[in-house]
Amino acid sequence: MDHDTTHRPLDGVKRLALGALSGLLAGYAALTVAELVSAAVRPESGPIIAVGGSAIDRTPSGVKDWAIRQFGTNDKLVLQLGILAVLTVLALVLGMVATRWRLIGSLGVLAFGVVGALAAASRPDSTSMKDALPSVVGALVGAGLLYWLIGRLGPTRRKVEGPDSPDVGRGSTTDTGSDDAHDASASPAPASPGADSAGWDRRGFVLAATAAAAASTGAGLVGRALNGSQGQNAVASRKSVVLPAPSSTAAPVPKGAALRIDGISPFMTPNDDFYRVDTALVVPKVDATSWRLRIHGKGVTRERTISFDDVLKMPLIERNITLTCVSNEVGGPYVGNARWIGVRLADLLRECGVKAPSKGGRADQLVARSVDGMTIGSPVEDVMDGRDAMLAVGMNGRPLPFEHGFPARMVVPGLYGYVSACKWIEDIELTTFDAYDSYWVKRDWAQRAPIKTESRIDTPKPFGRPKEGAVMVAGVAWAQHRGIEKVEVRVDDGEWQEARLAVEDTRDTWRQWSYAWDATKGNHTLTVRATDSTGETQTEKRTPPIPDGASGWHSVVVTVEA
Ligand SMILES: Nc1nc2c(c(=O)[nH]1)N[C@H]1C(S)=C(S)[C@@H](COP(=O)(O)O)O[C@H]1N2
Ligand SMILES: [Mo]
Repeated sequence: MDHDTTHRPLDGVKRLALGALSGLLAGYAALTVAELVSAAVRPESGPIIAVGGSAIDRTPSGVKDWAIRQFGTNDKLVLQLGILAVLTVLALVLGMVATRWRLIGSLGVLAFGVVGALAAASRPDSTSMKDALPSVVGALVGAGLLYWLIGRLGPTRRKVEGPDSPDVGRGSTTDTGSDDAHDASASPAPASPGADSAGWDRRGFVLAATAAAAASTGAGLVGRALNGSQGQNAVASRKSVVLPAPSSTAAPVPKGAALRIDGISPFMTPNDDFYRVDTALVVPKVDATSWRLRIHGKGVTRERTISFDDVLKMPLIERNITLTCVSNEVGGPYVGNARWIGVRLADLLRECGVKAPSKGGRADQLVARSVDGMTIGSPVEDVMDGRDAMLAVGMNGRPLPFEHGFPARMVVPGLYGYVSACKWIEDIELTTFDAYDSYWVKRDWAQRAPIKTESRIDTPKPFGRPKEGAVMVAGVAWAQHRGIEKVEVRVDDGEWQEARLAVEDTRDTWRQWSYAWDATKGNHTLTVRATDSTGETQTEKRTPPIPDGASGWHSVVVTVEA
């Protein structure tokens, strides 16, 4: 007999394999349908993003820190791939389970929909139950598809069992009767044990599986395209931004502020090389034409909501400011220097009637909220004490890149990013530190976090093999808003030697330094430390980034060759 039309029951292994395939197809359908629904309900709220996002929210700070260190800016890609891998395994397993307990397999798929829905609804930016819809609809489709596909496989082969076996109907190799009862199209179970007449619907299965795969791919592609087109408006709005000339320009970077040394961090960090740290699995694409920023809260006598055009019409300042992440390890890469253009925050706040606490203001905390639900709390006193705290719209002469907060973000000299640098900002609320803990503070980071004085050796690289003789040791040092006064270098356990400092740009920017080392053959440890303009020397004491920034001296081990 032609095997294509044979209706013999499937053997166990083949059945399991087809079950696993069905599980995979069901999972694929669930995800692609969810993507399509998310495009309709709200872009970028698909289940992987939701689960990934809430995983990020729930990850202990130590682990998050480790992930940032381990994978750098790829940390989120790694997380998404991890979620996908877990989902794949679960889909395969549920598919196999369904070959025995058809309903349980489908209920399992639904359960993952519930997890996705809960994750979506619990995200900080979740505004309504609508966010749960993609997961719910996706899971329903996936569960239904799995149920249907498994139905094509026909009943399991029954063992010949004694007439008085108590397990008939529920035995270890029999299908559950209730499942078949609901499936009119399934071949009825043979009445007599051992009968071969009921088999699997091979053609039906192949057709159903192919149709499901095609439909899922279609749904996914349409969802992708729809999600993408929402982003296109944002891209277009960014392209059409023309940054006005600032009314207060930054002085040109002084001659001698940027040293010409191989391997040193450039004084100005290009946008493409600027470090990026945030919790956003998908970079928010905000359309500047519909963007609004609301300023409200305690002590605000004139509440305001401003548009992007409003911002561009205000007097703009241009300043070089070095940003640093609190997660940066000693010697780490999460520090960068850029030329920012924006509105002076203190001006904006004063127009709204806000006073600094030292001037009788009632709010001591400014909570910035982003379109993705991030909350970042800064001391109102610092923002209004005369430093160049700004609502920035430009970075190195360009509108902010999407990764760095387009259309607007905060920049406050002297404070770590997590307490000052809110990207994709849409709301500023004046409140108190007593009344509100922001996102990171809820996760055990310090409420207030001025940047610690730090220095880094950029060259030679760790485990480098420079040639004997003149070796240029060089790097950067920062103590934003205090300024760097001195950098010293030590070779092994020798005396501290003063390094040559590049000319200071401003006290809000980092400072390059260099030290001409007469290197002798063998292994050496180079160590650097900086002293800020208050006269305080960077502490040797090593502390981890949490809760308020790493401290300690950076050192590099090299092998000098003949
Ligand atoms: N919306 C939002 N803004 C954010 C963050 C975030 O996770 N979400 N991270 C903050 C942190 S911890 C830092 S160090 C800076 C980094 O800014 P950058 O990515 O432009 O370098 O952004 C801050 N602003
Ligand atoms: Mo940060």
